[in-house]
Amino acid sequence: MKRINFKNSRFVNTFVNLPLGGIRPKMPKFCMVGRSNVGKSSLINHLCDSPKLAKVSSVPGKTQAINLFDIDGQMYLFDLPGYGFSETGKSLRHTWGSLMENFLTEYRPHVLLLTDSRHPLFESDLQMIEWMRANALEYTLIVTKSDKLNASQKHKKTEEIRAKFQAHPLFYSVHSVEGKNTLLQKLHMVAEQQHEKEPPLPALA
Ligand SMILES: Nc1nc2c(ncn2[C@@H]2O[C@H](COP(=O)(O)OP(=O)(O)OP(=O)(O)O)[C@@H](O)[C@H]2O)c(=O)[nH]1
Ligand SMILES: [Mg+2]
Repeated sequence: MKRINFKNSRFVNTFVNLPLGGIRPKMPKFCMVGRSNVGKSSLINHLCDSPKLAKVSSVPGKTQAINLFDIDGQMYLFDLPGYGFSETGKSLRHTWGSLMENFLTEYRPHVLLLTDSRHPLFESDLQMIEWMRANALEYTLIVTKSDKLNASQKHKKTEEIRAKFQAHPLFYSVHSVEGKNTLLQKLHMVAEQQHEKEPPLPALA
């Protein structure tokens, strides 16, 4: 697999139902998941050095369907609508939609689960993590808007995540380089693993 440099990204299509027509099944797949307004679309733009690639808004609910981006012809990145408008303990299906649930279980992308550094993890984030575990989906937990935290708040956040998930959070800010290189390396590593998992093409008769 060639090195992915994230400099040649393009919007491919918006989907409102499955199956996702016209996509290459063997491409490594990633998707952005998290509450509305957490910074999913902004992170895509920052990773790709392309400020207008995905639509960003200060009003929650900007991304409304599954948006697909092709990164260097080497991987797919899916931007999903945010979940968690309501925290009333309804099932994922109610609060977020069966389209997302079916998309995740059928296409099995590596999930980038974003949580806003200024808030504790919400019930909807915890439900999402439980649901991904139950469905054996791989994920990376990213703490966004890390420019809003000072050193001691970051320490506290790290402890919260360690205690709840035995995981080390990846802090990310679109206003600095914090997290970008670590995330790029991680994406590359996972893409290579997904690539190797694919069975080789059958030999031509
Ligand atoms: N300070 C700061 N603001 C950020 C950062 N990332 C995103 N934002 C702001 O957060 C707001 C929401 O960003 P989006 O990228 O649209 O969030 P989203 O998760 O895609 O939202 P939905 O599409 O509504 O689910 C915008 O006003 C962004 O400018 C960050 O790293 N730091
Ligand atoms: Mg969005």
